[in-house]
Amino acid sequence: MADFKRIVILTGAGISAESGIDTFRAAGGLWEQHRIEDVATPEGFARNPGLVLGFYDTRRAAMAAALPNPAHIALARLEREFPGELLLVTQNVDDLHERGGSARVLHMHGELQSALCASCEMRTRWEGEMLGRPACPVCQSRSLRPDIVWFGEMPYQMGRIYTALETCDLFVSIGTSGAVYPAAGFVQEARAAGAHTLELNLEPSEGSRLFHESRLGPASALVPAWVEDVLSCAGP
Ligand code: BJW
Repeated sequence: MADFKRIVILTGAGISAESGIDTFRAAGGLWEQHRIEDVATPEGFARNPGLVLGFYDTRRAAMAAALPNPAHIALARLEREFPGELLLVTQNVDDLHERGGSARVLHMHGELQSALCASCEMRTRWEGEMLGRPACPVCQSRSLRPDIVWFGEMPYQMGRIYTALETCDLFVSIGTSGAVYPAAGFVQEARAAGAHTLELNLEPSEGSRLFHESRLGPASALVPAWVEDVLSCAGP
């Protein structure tokens, strides 16, 4: 493991799988239980808001009952101890990175614990249910939606992410299938910038061949071992 100075990490549903949170594309995963067009598009929400609000209420409750696993905790250790620059980007909408101890997490697909008002566009921290169409605490309109990036919508903070990818020397993708863009294209951005690229996954992802290096196994084992490697090589 070389002495890297600027690391970008991308995480996906696989890092939370061992905490008991369903992934999307596994057999029996969320996309076998629900149609994407119904629950993860703005058009689906317009057609049947109750279905979508109920879907995210259920997931918010599941998240609250879950605990961070050793992979989340190891990335928090890396944030505390790595002397270089680190950007942790997650596609996950759960808060397990934060509860694992990470203080700076970029949620590019939004957060379950945030409500976005379609009327005043303000965001409010949200822990309860939305199915009853509660009023926005800011403007009182009943136009709240989950603060989630659905298909066809622009993921958050893309400028900041691409800037970090352009200057990183190591890009690590953890527990994501590489099926959803723009996140699936980050490995190519990082390679174009000359970074080393590493995948940590239970099995090879769709874009596995794009990585310089692939380590296969459960995140709860792979991530702490990789963090140990990085910290043992990191100079001041
Ligand atoms: C383990 C493990 C263990 C299991 N240990 N590993 C044609 C070509 C290219 C793009 C498009 C296209 N047609 C449409 C598009 C764009 C579209 C897209 O990508 N569609 C694809 C289906 C092709 N993308 C969008 O619309 C995005 N917006 C956009 O593109 O805007 C324009 C733009 C252009 C240019 C720049 C910037 C913007 C928005 C995408 C929104 C995605 N939203 C979702 C749902 C909302 C969040 C939620 O409800 O939670 O986000 S979809 C869903 O997939 C969710 C996830 O964040 C995302 C990725 O899934 P993830 O995390 O990879 O999970 P899985 O289940 O797929 O994989 C789990 C992995 O873990 C597996 O690999 C396992 O092996 C592994 N694993 N256990 C380690 N223990």
